[in-house]
Amino acid sequence: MRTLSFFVSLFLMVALVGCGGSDTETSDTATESATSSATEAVSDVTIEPAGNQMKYEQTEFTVEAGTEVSLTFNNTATSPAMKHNVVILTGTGDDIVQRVGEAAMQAAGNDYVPEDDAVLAATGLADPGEKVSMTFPAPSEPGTYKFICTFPGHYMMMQGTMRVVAA
Ligand SMILES: [Cu+2]
Repeated sequence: MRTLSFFVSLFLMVALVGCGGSDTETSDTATESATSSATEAVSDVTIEPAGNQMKYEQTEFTVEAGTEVSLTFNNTATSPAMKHNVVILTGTGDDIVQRVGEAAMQAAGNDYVPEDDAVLAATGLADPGEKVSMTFPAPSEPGTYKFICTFPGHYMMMQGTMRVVAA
């Protein structure tokens, strides 16, 4: 009787472990396929706005440390007020986001890109219907870096994340 219950509980344990294992696997696969475009390292990046909203459609991309990155911002907006750019910062801190975003308002003469050490790379300003591109070396330090639109009033809403992974 004792032996039987041992085997029964052993069987139950195996069944439970097997079940749990396949559950985990299924959810991992689902997560991977949902985010594969953002987590796979690329050297060509295209970003668009989310229609006429003050938002990027693509809020995440991944590059390899130290590689040359080509980034195109395709301003598909149609509203004349929706001028945008992509300014990559040297980190993710709210302090630098705010400092660069605020300083940008005084930098009309430089397409609203302020002179600031926290600016890693910046595209020109794209009018609605316009496409702007830049190339820049990805940071050698793996980590996360924020990108923002510095057109006045946009930076608080219009943000995304560049992930840098080891080459
Ligand atoms: Cu913008």
